Amino acid sequence: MTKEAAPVSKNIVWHHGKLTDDQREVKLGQKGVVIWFTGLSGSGKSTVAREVELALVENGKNAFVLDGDNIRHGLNNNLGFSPEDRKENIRRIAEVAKLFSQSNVIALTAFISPYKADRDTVRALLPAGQFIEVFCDASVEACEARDAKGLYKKARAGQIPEFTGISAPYEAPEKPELVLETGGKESVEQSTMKVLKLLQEKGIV
Ligand code: ADX
Repeated sequence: MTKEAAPVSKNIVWHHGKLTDDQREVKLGQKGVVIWFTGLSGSGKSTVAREVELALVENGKNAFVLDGDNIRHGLNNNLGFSPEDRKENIRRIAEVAKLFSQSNVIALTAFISPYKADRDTVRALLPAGQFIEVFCDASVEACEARDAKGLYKKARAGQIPEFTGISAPYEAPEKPELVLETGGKESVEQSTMKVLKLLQEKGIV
């Protein structure tokens, strides 16, 4: 973690549990991991994450989606879309996803997470191999043509400031673990299968 994240509280002591990570994994029969979907609004992050979640849970695995729009209704309801607020949004989600992963849940996160530095901070927060970056590669044009939430229309009309892809940047990952062609080249089913295949290859399921 970065220095600025050092706790402001003094006199706090880390407390260890009675189980090792290995014991927990054997008893629960699954490994925890964070599958970090990133991409523009409307690029299919939540859609694919929900399909993967369904497939995993139907297969007896504990998987759970953390979704940007949803989390902004609760835990992060005091954050907007300035670069600072997006950074804090991702920092909190990273900590939550880490807790999920430590409890051996397969955490699927669906946040635009537009800044490379913020995503790299999440990667560094997690043990090696437990951060799987999945880039939902759909262009602004493709997302705008879909415009499922009608937000691109509003953003073009100047009604949404700092809208990613229109008036705020999106920095595509350089070396994601997986790229999904969610702009139209592949179907939701194909994207879902690619994620599940990767999880199998990595011995997670
Ligand atoms: S992030 O950039 O901080 O990672 P997050 O994933 O939590 O964003 O939230 C993005 C969602 O908020 C979008 O899918 C969209 O529904 C909504 N939204 C509202 N305003 C904006 C905006 N200015 N830029 C991007 N998304 C926005």
